[in-house]
Amino acid sequence: MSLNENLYLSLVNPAQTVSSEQVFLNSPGRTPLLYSQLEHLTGKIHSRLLALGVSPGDRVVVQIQKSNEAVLLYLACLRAGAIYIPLNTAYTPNEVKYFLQDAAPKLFVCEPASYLELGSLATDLQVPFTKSLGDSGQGNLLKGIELLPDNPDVAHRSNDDLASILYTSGTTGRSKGAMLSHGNLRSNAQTLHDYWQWQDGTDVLLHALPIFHVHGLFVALHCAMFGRSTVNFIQKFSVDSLIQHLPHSTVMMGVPTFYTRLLDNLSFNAQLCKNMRLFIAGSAPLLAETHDQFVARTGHKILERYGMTECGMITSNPYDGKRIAGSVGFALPGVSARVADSEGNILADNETGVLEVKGPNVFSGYWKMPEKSAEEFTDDGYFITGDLSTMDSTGRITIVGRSKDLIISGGFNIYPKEIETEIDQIEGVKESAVIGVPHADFGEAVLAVVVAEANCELSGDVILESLQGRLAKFKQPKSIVFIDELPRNVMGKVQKAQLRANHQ
Ligand code: MLC
Ligand code: AMP
Repeated sequence: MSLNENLYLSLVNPAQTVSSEQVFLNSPGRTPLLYSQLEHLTGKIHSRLLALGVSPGDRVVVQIQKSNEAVLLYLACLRAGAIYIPLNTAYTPNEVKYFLQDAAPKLFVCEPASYLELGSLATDLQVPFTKSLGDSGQGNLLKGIELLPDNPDVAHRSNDDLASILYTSGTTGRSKGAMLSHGNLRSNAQTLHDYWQWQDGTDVLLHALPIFHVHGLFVALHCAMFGRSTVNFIQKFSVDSLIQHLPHSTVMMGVPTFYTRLLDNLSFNAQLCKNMRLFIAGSAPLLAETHDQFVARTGHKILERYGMTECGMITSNPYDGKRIAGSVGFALPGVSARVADSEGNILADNETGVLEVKGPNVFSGYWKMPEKSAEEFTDDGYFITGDLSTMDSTGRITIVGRSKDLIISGGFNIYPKEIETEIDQIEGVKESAVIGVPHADFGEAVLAVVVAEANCELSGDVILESLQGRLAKFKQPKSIVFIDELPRNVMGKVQKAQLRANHQ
């Protein structure tokens, strides 16, 4: 039989010698979870998954808070060969419904508090099993787990088999499930672990990101596990928790908002960072101003990298070489990147076009969307990222904008179309256009420009109220303006650039 390429074996690797005392997750208020416990604990959850009939290739959708148990469930799903699909915890039941319909999971796992509501939704959608994850409460997936045998097996998977599907919104307003394989995730983890010179067994990662996205789940946790690092595992980001844990950490990964909020706090200083080896930023552009202020305050140059759900990490500033503010560095080893115009012609150095990438990290396509997937790849197999960039003669890449209509707010992606569709359904709205405007805290914020029907009295409050329960809070407009008519070009297309210029 061919080699078992299940990512679980690279992450947990029972054959690797680890001190029985080496802590994996150090979650405030909890007994530390040790690396040596992972085989045993995931083995028990694996038994429970098998008892529920979860087989290799089955989808497991989860909408659960960040916890040690959530990580164990992720690892157990890999081990069982199931496809792990985490959802943003801010999604409303209305949004969750779409994902359950699309992914058709064998098992859905949610919070105890939403078990009744989401359980009945899932039952209506013919999801065979819904369980909750928590100490108590109905439908607890882990109830009586200690009595179950550890299942010693690790499902046989090849590099091309799917490990996870991460949903990313689309320009059409419909979310697309990016299919990520065991090979995609392993190659990216190995590359980052090496490129960022992970200090095996001694690095301590400060982890305050959510674990339903590439950044917190794959980049952060995989690097830590490849390096057998302890993870200071913060359930919910706050500046106070970072300040408390920084002196006991060596690496931190964060979205730019983490760094601007730290800098806004006057007690944040170089002394708190005395044990830190590396600060990494990504998921949204890091302003050069933030980079420079961080150097001035701490002496540390934040290392900016660039990636996306479909590819994991694509580029990084070098660990040893120059970390240049405003640039995302070089294509990672094994990743090929080029800049092309809208017709697909490869551009010369320093010209602006769309970044295209190819490599073992790049996903195979969108779940159940073969046509959409084909559109986003070139004939020679490069993925078209939709990010506008330049590349200089040394291969250094700078992201200068986006050709896709996307807002990135505090590291969360928001597609205007989805919000416009909801707003346009509100009584009294003739049409709307949603744009991103600069925001000191979130980088960009959602602004809705609305045209009301003639003789209709509409207010921003009415619109916001109508969106409650329909859209996750982070997608809802931070401000709403009313105008008489949307600016359009001769083809009738709404001129978003003009709206952005008018409403900065
Ligand atoms: C929270 N809120 C947001 C928001 N986060 N609004 C807009 N944008 C955001 N990002 C809103 C809430 O709905 C709420 O609204 C209010 O702000 C307070 O909520 P909170 O939960 O207390 O917010 P806070 O903890 O301060 O969260 C901010 C944050 C968080 C920056 C810590 O957004 C975050 O963790 N972002 C990281 C996202 C991430 O991991 N992205 C990686 C994607 S992977 P109200 O109205 O109720 O007050 C990717 C690839 C790559 O992009 O390259 O990495
Ligand atoms: P997501 O779809 O959530 O994975 O977000 C991916 C998008 O985030 C990319 O296509 C970029 O537009 C953006 N992004 C990620 N990292 C950076 C960065 N360092 N600088 C600028 N944009 C970034």
